[in-house]
Amino acid sequence: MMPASPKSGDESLASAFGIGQPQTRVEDARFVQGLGRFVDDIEMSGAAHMVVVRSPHAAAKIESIDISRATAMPGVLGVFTGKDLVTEGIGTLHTSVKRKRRDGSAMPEPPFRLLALDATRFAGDAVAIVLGDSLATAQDAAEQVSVTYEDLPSATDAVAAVREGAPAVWPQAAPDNVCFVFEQGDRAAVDAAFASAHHVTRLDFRVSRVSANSLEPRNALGVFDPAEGRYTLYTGTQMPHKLRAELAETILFVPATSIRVVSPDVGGAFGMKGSPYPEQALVLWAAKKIGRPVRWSASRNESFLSDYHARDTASSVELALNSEGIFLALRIKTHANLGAYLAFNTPHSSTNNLGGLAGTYRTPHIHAEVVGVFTTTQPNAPYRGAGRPEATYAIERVIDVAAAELGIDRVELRKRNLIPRDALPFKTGLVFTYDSGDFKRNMELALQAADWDGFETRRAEAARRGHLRGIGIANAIEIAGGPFNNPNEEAADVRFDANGDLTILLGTHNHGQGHETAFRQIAVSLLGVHPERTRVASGDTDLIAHGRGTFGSRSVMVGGAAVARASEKIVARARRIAAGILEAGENDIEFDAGYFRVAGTDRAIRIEEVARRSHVPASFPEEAEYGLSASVIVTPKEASFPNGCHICEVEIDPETGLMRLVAYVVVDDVGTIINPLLVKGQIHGGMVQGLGQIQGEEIVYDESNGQILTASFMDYGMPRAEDVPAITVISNPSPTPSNSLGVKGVGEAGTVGALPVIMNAVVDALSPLGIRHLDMPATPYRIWAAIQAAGGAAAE
Ligand code: MCN
Repeated sequence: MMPASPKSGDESLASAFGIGQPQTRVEDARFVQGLGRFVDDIEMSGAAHMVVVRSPHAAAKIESIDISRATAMPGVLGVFTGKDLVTEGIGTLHTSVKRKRRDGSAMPEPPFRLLALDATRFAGDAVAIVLGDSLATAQDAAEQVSVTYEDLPSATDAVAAVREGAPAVWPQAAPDNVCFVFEQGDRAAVDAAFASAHHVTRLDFRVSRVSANSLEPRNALGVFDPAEGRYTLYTGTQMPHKLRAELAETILFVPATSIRVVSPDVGGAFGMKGSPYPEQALVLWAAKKIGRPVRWSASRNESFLSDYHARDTASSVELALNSEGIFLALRIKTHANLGAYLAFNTPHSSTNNLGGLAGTYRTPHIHAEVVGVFTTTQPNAPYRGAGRPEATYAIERVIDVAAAELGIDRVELRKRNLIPRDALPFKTGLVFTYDSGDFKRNMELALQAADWDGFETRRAEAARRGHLRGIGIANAIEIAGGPFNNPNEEAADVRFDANGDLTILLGTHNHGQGHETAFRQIAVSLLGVHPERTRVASGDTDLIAHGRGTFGSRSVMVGGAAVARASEKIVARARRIAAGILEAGENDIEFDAGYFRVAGTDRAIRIEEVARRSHVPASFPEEAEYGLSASVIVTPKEASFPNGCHICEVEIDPETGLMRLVAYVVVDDVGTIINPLLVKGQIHGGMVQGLGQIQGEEIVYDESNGQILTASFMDYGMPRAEDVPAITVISNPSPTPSNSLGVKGVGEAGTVGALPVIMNAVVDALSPLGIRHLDMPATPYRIWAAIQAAGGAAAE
C-alpha cells in the first residue's frame, strides 16, 4: 500500500506506481470481495420487471398479436407491442456507418424498430414487452401473449442470400439482399500487377460467426422522474454519451439533458456492448408509461438470441508474387453477413479496418471489395478486433499457402517481404500509414523464444506418441485509436478538490481493462499525486461532460493523452500559484514528483498544498479563477499501429481429431507500456478469444428454417482454462509519435494475431496429409473429417 501521508516517500511514488510499473489492479480489491457494482446490484424500490416476447421464427409476417390474456393476469403492469411505439411516435435505431450500393446510390437503411411491427426478421426479434411486478409474473404473462405468425422462408448465409431466388429480407434490398458494395484500393493497379505475376495463390475461406458472451449479460434499468421530467438509464455500455445522444435524438426525441446514462461496473463488453439496443430504450419508455422503474436483464439463452453477433464473412483472397517470392499485389472479395438490421456499427467491422490486409509487408497494391448482405439473422456488430483479425487472417493464411505452393520456407517468405524498420513511417498499399515498429526484430525474438529451429524434434516426438504436431507463425498489426473512427476526440476532466485530492473524470469507460489502475498510474507519473488520494470516475453522463467511450483499443492512447495534456495544464497553472506562495519567479520553479521547488533551494511546496491554496483566492490575489483543474479534449491526428509476431504449436490426436494448443509466444509492440501486467492480461484475454473462435466457438443456424442451433453453452464451444497453455509475452516497444505518451493500444492485439497463427499451426500439423486449408472452427469433427478425406492419418 502507498503511504497515506503526502509528506512521505513521494519521490519513490513514480517508481512504485507510475507509468511502466507492474501494479496489480486497484479495482480487483472490490471485485474479489464481491463489491463490484453492476446494474443488477442497483436496488430500485418498486421496479417492475420487463420480459421481451421474441419471435420464434427467423422470418415471418405478424398477422395478429393478442395481449388480452397476458394483460389480465394479476401483477401484470402493462403489455406493449410495436404498434404502441408507433402510436406514441417513438423512433428507431439507426446506423452510423453509411455505405453505397454498386451503382453509387445510398445503401438502403430499413427501419430497425425497438419492437417489430408487421414482420420479424430473425429468430429472437423483439415483438412485445411484458411488465410485471416480479420476474416470474412477467415471464408467465409473456407466455400468454399470443402472436399469429405466417412463417416465411429464411436466408441465414450471406453467400446464399445473394443468389437468384433467395428469399428477400427487405423489399428495399431485393432482389439480391445486397445492402452495399464497398471498395478500397486501386483495382486497375492490382489487376495489372496480377497480369504480370509469376505466381498467384488463391484461398477461399470463411471467418465464422461468433457471439461475444460477456460474463455479465446485457441489462438495462430505466427510471423516469416525473418531477424533473427526466429519464435515467442504468446499463452496461461502452459509450454512455453516444447512447444518450441516440436515445435523445432518434428514439425518444427529448433534449439530451433530459436523459442521464449511468454505466457502472461492466462485466465484459468486447465491442458487443458498443451499440444501442432496443431494450435500453424500451425500459425508459416503459418506465414513463407505467410510472415505475423498469428493469431487464438477459438470460444467457436470450443473449445468444439478441446480442449483436460478429465476424461472419466469406472471402476469396489472391496474392500475386514474382519469381523471387516478392508480393506484387493482393486482392480480396468478401461477402459480409450484416444480419437483418443495421445496428449502430453494423457496416463497421467489414469495411473500416481493411487496411490491415497489408499486414507488415510492402505489398504495393491492394484492392478489397466487400459486399454487405442482409440475412435473417441478428445484426452484426464489432467484436474484439472488428475486422482486424479478419484482415490479418487473410494475409497470414494466404502467405502460408503461397509458401507451400512455391516451396519457399514460410518464415523466409515473410522476411523477404517485411517492411524494414528504417522505412517507417510507411504508407502501405491500402489506406494505412504505419507509425513505428521493428517487424523484423519482432519475428527474430519470437522465433528464438519459441525455439522454431528445434520444432522438428518436437514434431517427431509427438509422432512417436501418435500425435500430429504443427507450428504456426503470424505477424500481426492493427490500427488503434486513430482518426479513422471519426470523430475520435476524447475528453478528460482532471481536478483537485479543496482538500488537495484528485479526481479524474474520463470520457472513456472501463469494462474490465483496468482503467482505474492505468489512469492513476499516469497521474502519479505526471502530477506526483498519491494513488490512494486519486479517484478515477467514468460512465455517468451527469458527472462527465463529454466522451466517446471505449472501443478500438483507444482508451489509454486517446483518453490517456487527454489526461496527460490536462496534467500539463494543471502543472503550468500550479507553477504560477506556487511561485506566488514561494515568493520566487515562475521560471525559477522546478516541478518534480509532486513538488514545486525554487531551483537550488529547499523551499518547496507539494502540489496538493498548491491545490488547497488555489481554493483560497486570498493566498494568490492576482489570480481571478480559483481551483486547480483542467478540462481537455484531445483528437489524435494519427493512429497508432500496435504490432507483433505470434508463434504457437498445436497437437492433434488423429484418432479423435482433438486439437490442443500446447505452446504460445507473442512478441508485442504496444509502444510505451503503462502497466505490463495489464498489457499481458489484455494479450492473454485477446489470445484466448481468438483460440475460442479457432477451436470451437461458432454461431450455427439451421439453413432450412433459420433457427439458431447454438444458443447455449451446451452447444456453443467456449474455450476453457484447461485449453490454454502458458503464454510467453515479450515486449519489443517502439513508442508511437502519434500521442504524447507514446502509447499504442493493446486491447485487441491478442485476438488479431491468434486467429491466423493458431490456424496456421493446425494446417501445418495436417500438412503431411496434403491438407492445405481448413475453415474455422477446427473442431474435432472437422479435423477428423479432413483427415479421413485425406485418406487417414499416418503419424510416424
Ligand atoms: N495498456 C497499457 N499500455 C499500453 C496500452 C494499454 O498498460 N501501451 C493498458 C491500458 O491501460 C488498459 C488496457 O491496457 O488498462 C487496455 O487499453 P487499450 O488498448 O487502450 O484498450 P481500451 O482500454 O480502449 O479497451 C478496449 C479494448 C477493446 S476494443 C475490446 S473489444 C476489449 C478489450 O479492450 N474488450 C474487453 N479488452 C477487454 N478486456 C476486458 N476485460 N473486457 C472487455 O470487454
